[in-house]
Amino acid sequence: MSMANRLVISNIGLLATPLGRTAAVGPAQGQISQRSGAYLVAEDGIITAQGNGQVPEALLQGARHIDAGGRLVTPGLVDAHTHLVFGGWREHELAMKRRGVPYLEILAQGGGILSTVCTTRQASEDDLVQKAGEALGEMLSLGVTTCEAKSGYGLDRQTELRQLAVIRRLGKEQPVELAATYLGAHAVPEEYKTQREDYIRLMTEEMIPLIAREGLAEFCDVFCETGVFTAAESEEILRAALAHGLKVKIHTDEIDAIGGTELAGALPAVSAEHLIAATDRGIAALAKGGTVAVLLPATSFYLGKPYARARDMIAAGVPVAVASDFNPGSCPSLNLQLAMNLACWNYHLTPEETLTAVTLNAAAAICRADRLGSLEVGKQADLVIWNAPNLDYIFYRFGQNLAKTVIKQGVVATTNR
Ligand code: IZC
Ligand code: ZN
Repeated sequence: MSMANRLVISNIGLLATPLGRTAAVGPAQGQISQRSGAYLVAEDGIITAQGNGQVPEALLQGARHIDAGGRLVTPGLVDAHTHLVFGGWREHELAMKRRGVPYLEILAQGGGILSTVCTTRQASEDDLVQKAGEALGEMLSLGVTTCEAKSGYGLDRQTELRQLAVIRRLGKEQPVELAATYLGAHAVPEEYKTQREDYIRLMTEEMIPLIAREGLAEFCDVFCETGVFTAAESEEILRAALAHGLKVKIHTDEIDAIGGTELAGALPAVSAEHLIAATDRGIAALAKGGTVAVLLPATSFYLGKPYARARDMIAAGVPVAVASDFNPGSCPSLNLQLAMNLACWNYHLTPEETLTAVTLNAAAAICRADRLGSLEVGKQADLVIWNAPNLDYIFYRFGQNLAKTVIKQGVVATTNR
């Protein structure tokens, strides 16, 4: 056995992790493994052994050894929903938002997403790599080891492809693993305002086939919402994506319930996102389809909206994930730890359910639960050593980064204080 790439983490105060290779559903979402006094061993980035108490001498020889000092260790966090790549910000809309102008009203006036489309079209690939790379560095220091990233601020051929190229480059140039999503259906661009069918045709006949053929994205997503894309349009776009071998996601019920959630369950989509306004029928459809509900509590906070019905979803057998929704409009925060706090207090999830929501179930939302999202033999050694003695502590404190050491594929990627 080669020892060159062996990592041993000893003296783990509490090793807290969900278990399994698929999403945890219903009561299982809260039934995580919690072991005191544990150690973990990884070879070439894969977990090969774990145990309790003293680490056997033979395992330590030639290994990189980290003493966790009695701290909490969890799987690396998976942020399953971000709009990572964009030019500019939208602080000029703050005063309007504070006056109570609704999100969809700002968009209808040509602001919102369309404002970020202007600034993203003007940004070069290098500008975007620089900016999104800095965001990923911050996410990593907060414990995020895998991140989904959407396009959707180009809405024209060249800028959508530029965003996807940025995601591909960053996936190679920095430690956080990225999952790319084509979100051409984020809004109808100004130049197609009076010919929306033509924009839909551009996506279904040109962009989706090209992106699938070139392997530029794994997923296709649609913003199904009043004044954006209808459920029928969303279905047309997502069926084209499925026909070309992309997996599908859908932004639905963020503001109004217009049928996107029922569509998600029927396709079925891998995940349905937001779900603030989800109805009983929508929730039942997700359970039937095995679709992961990706809930975005920091967006509810920032838009002053209700919090999604996470407890009802878990009770109905829908696997729940929690993500940041990092974007320049409805959630200009990339702090997944903050989203975890909000999930605990506003969705009334337990710390155990919330941990599953940002690890195993988040990995399932991007089709990586076979490899990521839990700490057990055979899975990738992506983990966080926390400045915390137990799991409750990271939900009890809030507003500061509690991650101490972040390990990606068996390598220390970041160390904080
Ligand atoms: O830029 O406003 N909801 N898309 C759907 C967003 C929020 C991002 C944005
Ligand atoms: Zn989103």
